[in-house]
Amino acid sequence: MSVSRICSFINGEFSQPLSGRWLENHDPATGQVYSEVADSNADDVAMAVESATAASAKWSRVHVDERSGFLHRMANSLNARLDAFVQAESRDTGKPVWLARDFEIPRVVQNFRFFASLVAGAGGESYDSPAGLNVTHQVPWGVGGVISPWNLPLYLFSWKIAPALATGNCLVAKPSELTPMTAMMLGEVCQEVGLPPGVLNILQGTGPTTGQAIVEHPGVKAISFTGGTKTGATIASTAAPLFKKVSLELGGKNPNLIFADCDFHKMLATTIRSSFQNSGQVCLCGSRIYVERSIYDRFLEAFVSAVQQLKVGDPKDPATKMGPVISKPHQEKILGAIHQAVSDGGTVLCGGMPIQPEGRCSNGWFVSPTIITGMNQTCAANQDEIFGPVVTVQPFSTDDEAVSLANQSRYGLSSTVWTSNLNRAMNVSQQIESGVVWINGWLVRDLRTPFGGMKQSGVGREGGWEGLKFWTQEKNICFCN
Ligand code: TXE
Repeated sequence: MSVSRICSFINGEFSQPLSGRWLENHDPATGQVYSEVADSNADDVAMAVESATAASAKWSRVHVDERSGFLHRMANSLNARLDAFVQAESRDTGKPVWLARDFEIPRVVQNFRFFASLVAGAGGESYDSPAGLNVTHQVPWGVGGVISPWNLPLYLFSWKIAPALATGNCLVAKPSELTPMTAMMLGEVCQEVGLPPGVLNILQGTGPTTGQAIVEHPGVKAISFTGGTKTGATIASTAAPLFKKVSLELGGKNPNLIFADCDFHKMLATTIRSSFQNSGQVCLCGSRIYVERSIYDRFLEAFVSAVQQLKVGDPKDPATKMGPVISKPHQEKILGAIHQAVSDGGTVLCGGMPIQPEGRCSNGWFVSPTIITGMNQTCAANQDEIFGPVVTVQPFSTDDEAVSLANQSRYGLSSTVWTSNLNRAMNVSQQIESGVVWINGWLVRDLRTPFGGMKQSGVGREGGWEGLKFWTQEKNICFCN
């Protein structure tokens, strides 16, 4: 069977890897190879950086309205091909079609529109005094690097690309080698809207080879990364001695604090989503659930019963709530974490095993949604990011205990607090060590807000003005009197 080949997009053209090497690309729902992806190397990266450097001389001087216009046209082109992007993203990741259609691909369109509008209205600072007039000039870096993960492929890829292009930078951008398809299709969008060659270069390939080459290249001045904390540390250690600006959106082990006075039905419906959406492969999932003792048994009974009803299966089936996980090694990592939790004294109330759905997905990489109780705070299941459909649940008695449990983590990305008590919501959310706190909700996103983590969940913020500011450096110009 000849499979389609997913090429890199360099200097406005699709190109094969100089090494001639290709990687297999799988459909996680079937476990089958369905395409090949270019295995780019440092020479491909050098070609892309050369193209981006040549393009940036002009692109950085194009009026902001013209750059904004290109981003709006990219959004229109994506929107016109929404279903093609939805089907491609679902096939590459295994996520249910409805999740890509109703949430993720529309957010890609929104990412481009949001930054197209924001940058058009961006101003600068100026300070007047008897000594003179000071004007702050936001200077684009020139050529930036983007490296993104496999869990929300085009959603996160575009979240980085849009502000970079909006501020006059050119990019060498690499998607995960596990989910290359929609990134390649974004290259087609660039061609359709006539984005000048070299403004956006999309490099397919592995992290240690292609990704590392992007981070190392002296022509790349700023790096925006989303992925695992371990990889983030590798990137930071490479970039530091090269004095490159780095934005790191990393892993999380997010607490979900449920107080007895919450709106129980809203909390339960949302907690099912915050635990298992995208098979738990969202850095913002609430994988540590802490419940006030007086409703602990009621919660467990309702939560287990609801989770056991979740349909796990074919991403194409509209009734499917949860598809497979991204890869065989990741499935094995998740199952290993569950076995470790049981060895550490945990009790699996539901799930805990691989699933083989009937039909075309019988060889897919599925893990049943899993709820584990009886774990102490220091065990791996409560400390390490499993990044799959696995949550731990334990009780607490007081507000102080809830905050203490929430903060006993090396991560600090997001947290959720369920309570109808305003004072408690304010006190608890101010004490929790996380970059994002949702009160009585989850994954409610306003793109104007700063987004990012504390501790080992990352460095820097994306979104809103922070998203633009990362991609420029300030120059102060003083007109002396
Ligand atoms: O991500 P990696 P992986 C977490 C999650 C997951 C773990 C590892 O716990 O199990 O990270 O997942 C590129 N230089 N998250 O291995 O390795 C790589 O090619 C430059 C949370 O899939 O971080 C890919 O494009 N680049 C996260 C990107 O980094 C390198 C979402 C992410 O891959 C590189 C995904 C290197 N040395 C995983 N090594 C979130 N916060 O949402 C790899 N890459």
